[in-house]
Amino acid sequence: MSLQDIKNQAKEAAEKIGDLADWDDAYRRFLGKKGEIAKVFMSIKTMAEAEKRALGKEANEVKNEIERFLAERKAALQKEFFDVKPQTETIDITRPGEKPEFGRLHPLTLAQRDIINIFHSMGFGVADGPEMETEWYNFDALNMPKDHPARDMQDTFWLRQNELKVKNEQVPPAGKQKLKIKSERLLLRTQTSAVQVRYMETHRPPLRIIVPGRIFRNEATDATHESQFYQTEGLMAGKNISAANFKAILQKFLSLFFNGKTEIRLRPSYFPFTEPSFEIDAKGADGKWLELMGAGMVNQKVFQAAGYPLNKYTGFAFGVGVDRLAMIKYNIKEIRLFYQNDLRFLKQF
Ligand code: FA5
Repeated sequence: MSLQDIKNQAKEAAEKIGDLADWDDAYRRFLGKKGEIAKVFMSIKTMAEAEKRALGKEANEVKNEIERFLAERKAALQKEFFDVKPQTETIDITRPGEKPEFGRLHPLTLAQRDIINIFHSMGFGVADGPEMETEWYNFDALNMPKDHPARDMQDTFWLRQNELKVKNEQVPPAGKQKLKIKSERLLLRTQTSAVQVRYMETHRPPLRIIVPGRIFRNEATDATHESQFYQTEGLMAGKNISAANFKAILQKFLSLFFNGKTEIRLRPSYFPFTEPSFEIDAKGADGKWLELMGAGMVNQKVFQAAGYPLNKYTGFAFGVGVDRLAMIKYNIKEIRLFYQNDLRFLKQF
């Protein structure tokens, strides 16, 4: 292609440029490293000196001209974009906007956050533990040895891989106290109480914690029972912590959580890891009582399992069903709704 042809084509192309992306394309086509002008310069290299000089001069002139077309076109495009368009284009500010879709917090998250905030305000920290737990922390350390009938209260999902190890462990090594043998058989924790001894092994009283978490039970579901659900454990230990302290904290928590609107009752109960033990129910909007939590004064055997000296400390513990709290607060009759992810349900919170 002759230099004149290149110039004409470039001129035509510059006139057709519609936006800045087109402009870049045109620049590349004519002035880029592999563009038309570059090709001319490449071909000049092998020419005789006189020819080289004449053609080189012309090529430079054409190049400058193309640069000028393109610069002019760019200036025009920018003017249109920044000056003309804003003056001629109108924005209809009365047009309804597009509403962004907001996500929502799950009712169990809302309940869990309320619980944490209320206990924070009473000086409780938050601790954590694994969902896959050893038999030791979930049962043995809580005064529930293997043959203990209370284990039947919490049907367990056992994890298979460590069965062999357990067989080897059944005879306690000579000279070791029975309580100190930590079974390595694994399970999905059946209660957040499993974190009690875990936490106390590395912390000394005075202590005040809650432990929010998911737990698992191998049981049939119904309107108030799930096979995986949420609990929040509470544990306060120190010198002279009494049942009166428990009652005060419990009342404060429940009245803040339910805004003072819900009737509560306390029944005597049994847990191997507390003595005495209680269960606490709340009355739903339908007038029916629903069990909210188990609780009691920490059994000294649990303190012992954590390595604390006998009778030095006292404390209370509780394990509250987060699903149950949410059911009462939001008047939900069916626990399984929490886990079905039906937007018609979730959008109500
Ligand atoms: C326990 O799990 C004890 N660890 C509680 C405890 C902690 C007692 C500390 C003493 C000291 P229980 O199995 O009753 O106890 O469960 C406690 C609460 O979890 C119940 O009151 C109930 O609110 C909730 N819960 C129990 N089973 C289910 C289930 N299948 N579905 C939903 N919530 C449940």
